[in-house]
Amino acid sequence: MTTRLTVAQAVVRFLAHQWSERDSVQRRFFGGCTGIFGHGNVAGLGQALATSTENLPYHLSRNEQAMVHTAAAYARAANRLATLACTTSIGPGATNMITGAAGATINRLPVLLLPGDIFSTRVAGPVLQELEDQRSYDISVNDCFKPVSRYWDRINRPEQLPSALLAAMRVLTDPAETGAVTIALPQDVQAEAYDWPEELFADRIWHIPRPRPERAAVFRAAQLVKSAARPLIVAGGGTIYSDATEQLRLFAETYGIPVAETQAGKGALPYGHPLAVGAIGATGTTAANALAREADLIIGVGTRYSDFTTASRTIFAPDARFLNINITAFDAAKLSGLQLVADAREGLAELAEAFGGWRGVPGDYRERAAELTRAWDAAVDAAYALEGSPPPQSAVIGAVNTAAADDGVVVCAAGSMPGDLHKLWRPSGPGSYHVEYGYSCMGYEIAGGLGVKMAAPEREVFVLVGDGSYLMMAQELVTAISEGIKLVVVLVDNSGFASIGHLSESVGAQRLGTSYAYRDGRPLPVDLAANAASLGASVLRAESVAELRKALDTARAAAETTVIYVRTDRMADDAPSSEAWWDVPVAQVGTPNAMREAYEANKLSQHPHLTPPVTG
Ligand SMILES: Cc1ncc(C[n+]2csc(CCOP(=O)(O)OP(=O)(O)O)c2C)c(N)n1
Ligand SMILES: [Mg+2]
Repeated sequence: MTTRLTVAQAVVRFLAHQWSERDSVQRRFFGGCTGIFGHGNVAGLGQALATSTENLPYHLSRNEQAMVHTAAAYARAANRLATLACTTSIGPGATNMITGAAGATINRLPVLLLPGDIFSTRVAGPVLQELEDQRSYDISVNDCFKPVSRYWDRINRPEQLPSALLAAMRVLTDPAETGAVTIALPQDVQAEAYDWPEELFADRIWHIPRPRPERAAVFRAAQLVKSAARPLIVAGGGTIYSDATEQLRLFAETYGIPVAETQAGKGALPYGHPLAVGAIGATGTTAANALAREADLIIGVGTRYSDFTTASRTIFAPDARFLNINITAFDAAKLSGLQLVADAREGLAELAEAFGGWRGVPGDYRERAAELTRAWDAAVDAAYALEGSPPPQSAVIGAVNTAAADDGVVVCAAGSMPGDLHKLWRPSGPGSYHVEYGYSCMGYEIAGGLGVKMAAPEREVFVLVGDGSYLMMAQELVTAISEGIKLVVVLVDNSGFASIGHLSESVGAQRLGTSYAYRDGRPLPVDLAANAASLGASVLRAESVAELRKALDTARAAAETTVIYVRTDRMADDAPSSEAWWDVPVAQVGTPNAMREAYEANKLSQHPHLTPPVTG
């Protein structure tokens, strides 16, 4: 039996029949398709989506980069068990997705990208928006997706489609492989009909594996942990994606091991858990960072050890050992760690089993962690209680934290807020904290918030966005409004870049290009609140912390997307210090000597971490 459909119609039908399954729970893998049409996809995927009776809702986005962020955020909020497909025209519509693709791949999140491509037949070429590579007619701008995709293909003939679709699904649903998947679809091929075998469209259930660790590795890992005096767990995003947080809590409690969290892992343990020591690294808590310095064993769970996590490799003792539980061997091998290549939940469970009757770390270590956390907690209390006009940023975060309560989720990505959020935010549990800090892409915020709300409509979504990020990509507010997807957007306007401003000053770059002003320094007549209102959002202006609290209550109770506009001081930096470093080079000549010398002194505390995890 065959069915005659165009390539694009076949793609739509196929996508609507893909399911994921983990722990016996089955769900649709594609929650929908976002897109923007042009001549490269309108007659293909456009026509196919318009006439389809399949369950694949279409969402019109306003920018192709944004729609990839939306898809990645959706995937993250769904713990990688579902995502969105993204269709674009050719040329600029396609390449607009490259930044989003890189973000998804870096954050290990599945997104399916379907850029249109130039005519496969080439008869009419060069077509509008064609690159015309003089070395080869086989190259198009879509080749730029190759380094940022975990699977890449171009469908020049209908016969190529079935194997490409299966390969795409394999990569999207493999937690060790996943990231952006690109299938470039030439505009003529999309509209071409073919007799497809019926089985192509059968419901397909992709089992999301929970690989168990190798037994010998578990045995070695158990010995290593039992011999440690001061172990510290570093929980990364993999802990949350694997739904290992309950197992992590049990493990930590049973053996008295404190848990520090990366940006992607934040919320693995809820705030207030006696072993939760909060954020680690360059934007960490003083509690987690003190324990990191003292630890003789780091147990990394689902972390890729970014420079922020390791404070550019200065936060751990030079001779610390590492045990890395990771589904990806690439990450498990980092920092010369003992590799436990496994699903986070399975890895922790098997490790605990291998401990036998081990009673865990002596109680005074647990007490030390609690004491350090109490001190940090008091610092956060003080930062949250700051008042002033304009409101201090930490008080803004505190007010949003209160408003988010137990069902809220905070979304952020770039600027000075991700660091402050990592330090200060008190998460209610996994899924309540969504800061994209793998790519830290300005413009992710509103687009990402949309994806979170689409994947988790029961949650109240609070997007924190700086004026810089807002100016890069505010357009998805229109999508939120037209689609009736409710967001609470807190727009923090400090007339420029607080983050890069501070950084610039610290490296002798004199804050060049970090303030939004006329060339002579006068303030600009820009009104971002009016801008948000003009895009159709309800807008509330808050000039004090008290007004902000009130506005947050109003926005929470509202049915529609609300933007709360708050001005802050770009020069202020009121969050308590992490007492940790981040490696950004200082010019070797042309800056004050003391600045470069201080930099070089810090470089001396960087460790290569080459200690073998086990000897003999
Ligand atoms: C797309 C992109 N371009 C540049 C950067 C580098 N960068 C990081 S933060 C930042 C400024 C962000 O400004 P704003 O959103 O106003 O936040 P603030 O620093 O003022 O809190 C820049 C330019 C980035 N992260 N992403
Ligand atoms: Mg700013």
